[in-house]
Amino acid sequence: MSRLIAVSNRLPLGVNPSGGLVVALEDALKSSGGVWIGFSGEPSEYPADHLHEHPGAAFQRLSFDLNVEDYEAYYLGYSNSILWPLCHGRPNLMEIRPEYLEGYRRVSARVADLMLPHLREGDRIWVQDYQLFPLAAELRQRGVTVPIGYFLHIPFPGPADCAALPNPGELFDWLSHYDLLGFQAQRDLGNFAESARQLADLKPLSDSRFRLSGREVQAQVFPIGIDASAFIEEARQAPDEDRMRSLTGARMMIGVDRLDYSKGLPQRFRAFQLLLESNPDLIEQISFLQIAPPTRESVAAYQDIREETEHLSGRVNGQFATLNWTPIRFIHRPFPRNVLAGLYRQARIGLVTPLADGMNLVAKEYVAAQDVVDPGVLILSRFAGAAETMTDALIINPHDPHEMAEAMAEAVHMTPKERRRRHSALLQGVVEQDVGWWSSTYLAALEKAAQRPVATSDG
Ligand code: GDG
Repeated sequence: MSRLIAVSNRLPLGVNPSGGLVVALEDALKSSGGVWIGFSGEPSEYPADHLHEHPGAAFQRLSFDLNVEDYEAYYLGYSNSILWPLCHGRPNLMEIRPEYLEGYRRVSARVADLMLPHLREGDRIWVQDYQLFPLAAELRQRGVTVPIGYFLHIPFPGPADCAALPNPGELFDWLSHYDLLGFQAQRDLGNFAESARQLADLKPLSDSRFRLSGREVQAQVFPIGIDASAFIEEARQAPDEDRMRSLTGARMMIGVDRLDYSKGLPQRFRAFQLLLESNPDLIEQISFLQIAPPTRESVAAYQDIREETEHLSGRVNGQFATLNWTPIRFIHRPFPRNVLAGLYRQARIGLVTPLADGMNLVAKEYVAAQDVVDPGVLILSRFAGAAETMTDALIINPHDPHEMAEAMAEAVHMTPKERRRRHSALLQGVVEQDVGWWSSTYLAALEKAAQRPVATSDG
């Protein structure tokens, strides 16, 4: 088996493989003597000019350092103040600065330099996510010819949004150097093809094969999953249910999201407010637990979403709370996975209502955590990649608080039979297309894509 080299912004440095991506890649990394390369996590004053080895995992882990200037330009700047808002349909939140783009290019070039001595014939490289778009181009420029694949975890923007980038042509040139582009949803593959057709020179050769910037590239959809069997077990063994119930009340709705403007939290709070206004019988009968650990706190848009959501939840609580009931519990602290699993299982309704989302793994975790005899109901935004496959959820438009409030009321009153029917269909998909299925399907497709003859530039 050829050696797998995974590259991502962050190197997974925890002792336990807690993240789904680590679980997904661990087998392939272990069995092929593979390597995971990523950023060490903290900018440093004197970055080393070599990769650091981190022992203690079943595969080799190598990290690179970044200085403060590169970290700010590449990570906080181009990645999270330009690409993230753009890919989530919020070009108005972009902060375009030439030094961000320069820093972004510089980091991929640096990572390519640092990787080079570690690469050998027969390797395959799998680059993860929007922080490292230029990496294949940089590696190819240094003479690397092994298969290089790419997976985008977030949505791909359509032509109108792509045109708002400072460098749309360059984006498509970066992408053209990969053998296989993986997307979360058909929506993203469609946006990629249409944006590259309008803003670059893309020509479709088939549904999944394209000519772009003089090269041939394969592009396909691989919806990411979770480690379903582990999560089902985690939820079954979750802390004592009676204790959870006394903590959470009889009927609970749950939301679990990084505190991010793409996750639609203000809209969710407004819908809950409408639910209580139009269904006074639910007062003291239902509560809403929102867990939202903050991220990227030094980016201004994240400070704004924190203020907005704190203000809104405070307002709803002020309007409806009684002496022995608080409608919304809004918690900014992260919880251990097994506690989350238990809370999902306890919640009658799972709220996954992003305005834009690559996939959304919380939707899958919520389904996996349910008791199959008495399962809860998933309310899912049509703008999550998950909505393409999880069609038995209550699918809603998160911009419409009335529709969302009606779905909440429908979920509260849904019969056990209907809940079981929907849940068993959803669970089947979550189990069949789990994270192991995702990585093995992707890697098989990469092998195939890379076997094709390389096109010449005049073809
Ligand atoms: C990106 C894309 C795509 C959250 N709070 C806690 C906690 N979490 C865990 C959840 C879930 C993960 O974090 C979040 O994953 P999502 O998929 O919901 O969203 P993003 O972080 O935005 O991820 C997304 C994903 O990549 C994978 O491709 O699905 O669309 O945006 O697993 O459970 N985990 C713990 N405590 C918390 O408080 N332990």
